[in-house]
Amino acid sequence: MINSILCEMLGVKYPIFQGGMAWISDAALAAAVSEAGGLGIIAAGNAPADWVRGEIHKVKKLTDKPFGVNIMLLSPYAEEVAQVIAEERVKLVVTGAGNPSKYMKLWQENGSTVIPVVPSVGMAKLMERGGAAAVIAEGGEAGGHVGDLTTMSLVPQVCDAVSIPVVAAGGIADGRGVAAAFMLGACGVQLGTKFLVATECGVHQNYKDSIIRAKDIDTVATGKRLGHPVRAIKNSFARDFAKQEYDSTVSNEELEALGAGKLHLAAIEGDVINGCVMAGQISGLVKREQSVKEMIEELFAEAESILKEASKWVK
Ligand code: TUI
Repeated sequence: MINSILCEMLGVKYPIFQGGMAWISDAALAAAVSEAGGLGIIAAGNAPADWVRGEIHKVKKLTDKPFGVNIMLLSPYAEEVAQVIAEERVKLVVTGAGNPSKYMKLWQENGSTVIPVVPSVGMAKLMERGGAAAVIAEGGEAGGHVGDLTTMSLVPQVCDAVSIPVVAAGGIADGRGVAAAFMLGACGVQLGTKFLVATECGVHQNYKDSIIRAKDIDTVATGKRLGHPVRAIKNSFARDFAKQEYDSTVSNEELEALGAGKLHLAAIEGDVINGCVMAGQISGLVKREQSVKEMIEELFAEAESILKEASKWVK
C-alpha cells in the first residue's frame, strides 16, 4: 500500500484524483472512481449551476465515498457554481483555470476542503496563504487548459515552496508516472487522459478511439495568444486554429468564436475531426479501455513494485 498523508486527509484508499474534465467528468465517472478507492471529481466546466447541483445529487446516490467538484474559473457560470458548492456543502473543491481566492472563505465557512490546481510556485504559495489544504501542480503535458512549466520542473519546485501536500498532474498514465511523481515530492496524483478511456467514462466512443490511436507527438497546445492555451489532439480543428492564431488579421474575438462549443462537438457529438479533442501528451501510452477499478489497482500495484525495487539503483 502506498502510504500518503492525502489518504487520511481525504478518506480515500488510493491517493489518486480523477481530473475534472469539462463535459466528461460527470456523476457516473466520479462515482466509479470513488467506489474504486480514488477521488472522483465532477467537472463543472462551462455548465450552468443547476447541472452541477444535479450531478452532486446523483453522485451522492451512487456512492457514499468521498468525491469532489472541480470549478472551472473561466466559466461564465463560475459565480453561481461557487454558490452551489457552498450550498451543497461539497467536502472537496478543486479549482482550475484561474485564481479562486475570492471564493476560498465562502467554501471554507461551509466546511469544504479546497485544493486548487496551480501552474506555478507563486500561485501555489498564494493558495497556501489562502488556506488551501493541498495544491495540484499541473504540468503543461496535461490535456485541456495548460500552464507553461512541465510536470518534472514544476512539481519539485512547488514541493519545496509550500508545506501543504502536493498532488502531481500532467503526463501520468501508468505506475511509472505515479512512482516518479512520489519521487519528485508529490504525495498524490491526478490523472485525466487515462480516465477518458475508462469503461465508465461516458465520452463519445470516437473520442476514446482518438486517444487510443494517438502517438507521442499527436497533441498540440493552441490558444496561447488568448491567454489560455489548450492542449488537444492534432486534428483538422487544431491545425486550423493554429493557423488562424498565427494570422494577425484574425482578431482575438474571431479566434475565441472559432473555439466555442468545440469540446462539446467532440466529446458529446463525437466529431473528432472538427471538434476539440482535449487530451494530454501521455495519450500515446493509453492503449486500451479498462474499468476504473482495474486502472487504479494496476497503477498502484505497478508503482508499489517500482518503489520497492528502487533501492537497486543504490550501491
Ligand atoms: O483547468 C484546467 N484544464 C482545463 S479547463 C478546460 S475548459 C476551458 N474552456 C475554455 C477555455 C479554456 C479552458 C479545459 N481544461 N486545468 C487546471 C489548470 N489551471 N491549468 C492551468 C491552471 C491555472 C492557470 C492559471 C490555474 C491558475 C492560474 O492562475 C492564473 C491567475 O493568476 O489567474
